[in-house]
Amino acid sequence: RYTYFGGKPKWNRDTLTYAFSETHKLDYLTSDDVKTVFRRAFGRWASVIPVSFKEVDDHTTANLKIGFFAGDHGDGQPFDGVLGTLAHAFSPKNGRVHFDAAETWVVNDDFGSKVAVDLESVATHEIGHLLGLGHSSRESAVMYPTLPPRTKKVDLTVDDVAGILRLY
Ligand code: TQI
Ligand code: ZN
Ligand code: ZN
Repeated sequence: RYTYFGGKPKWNRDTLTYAFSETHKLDYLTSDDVKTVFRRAFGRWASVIPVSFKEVDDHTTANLKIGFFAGDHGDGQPFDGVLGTLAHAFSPKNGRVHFDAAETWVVNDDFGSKVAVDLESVATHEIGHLLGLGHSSRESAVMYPTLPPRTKKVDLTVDDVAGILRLY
């Protein structure tokens, strides 16, 4: 079953803007690939709640700030290299979401490498956190806290939808 963060923080607006920080460019994905993945991931949540997501250029004023970082990147939650922690998101009203640049992120089910991680699956999960969902106890849910290796899990389940709909 779905959970929320303590105090049930949420966004009180019907359009949320998002932007990418230019901190760390992955040399094996184009920024178009990355943007397409996030557009799809945001679209899944937008299709169930009355909130829309709009990409903007200026990450200083965007509600949601997306970036790739390696190792210690100044927020007290250093990344740990290949696998382990993949990404972290801060709860609503903060809006930052960071992806570990040390992962081998894949965008087209291209699980050629043993350590490949599906970017869209992790993005969909992290957006759930950005919107206010904690972890779910239902194994099939996007908000379940583990993802088997080389798996794509992007479809919201009844549990994810029920959780987000009760919040928005
Ligand atoms: N990162 C954790 C996560 O996003 C960070 C975290 C741990 C967390 N406990 C939390 C965030 C409590 C909010 C609330 O869950 S992770 C997965 C999954 C991670 C894990 O890198 O371990 C996904 C990120 F589900 F696959 F295990 C994304 Cl999809
Ligand atoms: Zn971080
Ligand atoms: Zn999580």
